[in-house]
Amino acid sequence: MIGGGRLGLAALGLAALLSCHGRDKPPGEAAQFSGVRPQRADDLVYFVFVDRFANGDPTNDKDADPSDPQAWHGGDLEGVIQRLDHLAALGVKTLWLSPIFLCQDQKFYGWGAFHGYWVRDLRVIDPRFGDEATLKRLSEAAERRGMRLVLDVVYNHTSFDAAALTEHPDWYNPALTIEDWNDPEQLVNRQVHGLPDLNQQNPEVYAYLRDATLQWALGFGVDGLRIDAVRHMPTDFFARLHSDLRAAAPGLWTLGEDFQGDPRLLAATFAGGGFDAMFDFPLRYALIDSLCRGAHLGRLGSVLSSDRLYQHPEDLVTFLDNHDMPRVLTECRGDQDAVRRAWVTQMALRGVPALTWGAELHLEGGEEPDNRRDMPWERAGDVDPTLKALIQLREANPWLRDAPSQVLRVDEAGLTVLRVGPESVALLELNLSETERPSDQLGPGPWSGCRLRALAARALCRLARRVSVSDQCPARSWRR
Ligand SMILES: [Ca+2]
Ligand SMILES: [Ca+2]
Repeated sequence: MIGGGRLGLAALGLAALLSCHGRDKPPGEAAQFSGVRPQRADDLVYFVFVDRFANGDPTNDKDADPSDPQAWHGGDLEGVIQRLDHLAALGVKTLWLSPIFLCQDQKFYGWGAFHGYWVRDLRVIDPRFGDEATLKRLSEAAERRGMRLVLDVVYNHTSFDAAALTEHPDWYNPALTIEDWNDPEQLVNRQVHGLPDLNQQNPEVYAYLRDATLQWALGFGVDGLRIDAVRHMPTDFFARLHSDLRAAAPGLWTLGEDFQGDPRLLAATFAGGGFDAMFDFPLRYALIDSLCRGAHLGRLGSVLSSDRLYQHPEDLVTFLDNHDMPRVLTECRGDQDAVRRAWVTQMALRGVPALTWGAELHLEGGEEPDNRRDMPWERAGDVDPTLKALIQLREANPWLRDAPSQVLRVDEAGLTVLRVGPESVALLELNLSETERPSDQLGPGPWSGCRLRALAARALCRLARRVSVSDQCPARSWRR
């Protein structure tokens, strides 16, 4: 698929990776930082949307109906266990599961709860997904493959049918809907889409959320949490929760979902809430705008310049889509090469790259629920070789996660970013124009006299439509 003769019409991307003296350090030793480091997840994070991933146990399907996009489709923990080898072969190091807890049983005004984010009880596994024994087997099976297991926890709200609504009505904020999305008080204390909003300042609510979390963290080998809807809860709550979790379960990694395009606000929540990692929504918006929608590449350069706002930009989890937005291939109007350029950019930048289920098979999907399609296992052999090569490139160069990004040049259709690691440098050159551009030449620096690392060069050259650093990136490696 790569390097076809007709590809070079509208855009080209080039990344050249250079290596200086010495060999790469093993993962985890790529960079030295002073002070206490937060827990770190490993490249690559992979998001499994459990109901749509793999049905390993038809006996728990209940009223599943795969022909109805708003119904449960039967996916479960057993199915994830059965497909772990696919994920291991892809290079997945951190496995993030959508919520597996007891959740809303019936549709609510036509909307199905198969996503798991309408939780009835955070202390119980939904029988459609499996049971505690299955979770333990999954945890052990993932560990044997060197994968960390991350559970998705929902602290902001409960389902519409939660027992707590009648048993503990005082656990909830008043039933008011958010009307002004720019009002921080409303964002935190009012209902999102009518979902019953928990009051995390209530001591009983706090204890419920904390203890349920520790139950999974301590008893099931869970390595981390993906925390839903962070922008709808007080930052103080997270500071307190992190303090308690770190005392009781040292090593537990937390990844916050702050659906937030403003890096200043994201950075404030990241630091103030004490999260180990946050999703990089600003970068996601910029990547899609620039690489799928033709926006000025300054969008991307601007986001990278905002890295100075974060204490640890390298801990941001980067992504191109998720279950709440159209899939990247759909955003790119079905252009797989545009998706590949987005992958190159994501993998060449700082942070921990995350993939959404089916990305490796170019799974499409528009607005909800179309973006929550079943994993297309019938095409399991069609994993995109470009993506595979990029993942291997990241594995071989763990410093790419940490190295600072220096934007050397940016204009409407071109972006050059320099990454300088302890022993290596990488240069990402994006050229989305129709004409060849002169390559940016690196001036004197610690990389002087570097030679091209052959493996990395091959992997990246295959991604290029045209090579502008000809002596470093042999043309035939991508033209064939
Ligand atoms: Ca099932
Ligand atoms: Ca709230």
